[in-house]
Amino acid sequence: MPWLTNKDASIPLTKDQVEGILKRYDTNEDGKLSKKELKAAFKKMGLRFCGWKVGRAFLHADIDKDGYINKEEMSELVKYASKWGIKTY
Ligand SMILES: [Ca+2]
Ligand SMILES: [Ca+2]
Repeated sequence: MPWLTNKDASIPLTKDQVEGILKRYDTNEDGKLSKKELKAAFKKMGLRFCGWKVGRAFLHADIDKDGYINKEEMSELVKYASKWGIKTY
């Protein structure tokens, strides 16, 4: 799994790939990402300050403020996370 060692994010991922990775961390399979699930995903992607970034990501991407990232909000999340070196094209 190349992205696990891709700490400098020099290999761009497609949005679909990033969404695919994130979906894998929906551990309770409710179709939404909780803060806990997102934090685990960010950690695995090699991001630093995961807790802080999860907070920022939720502020930005959790549009209906229910505390979960649903399918529709996922693309906002991916767009926002690209600032932290999760490169998408
Ligand atoms: Ca979930
Ligand atoms: Ca939401």
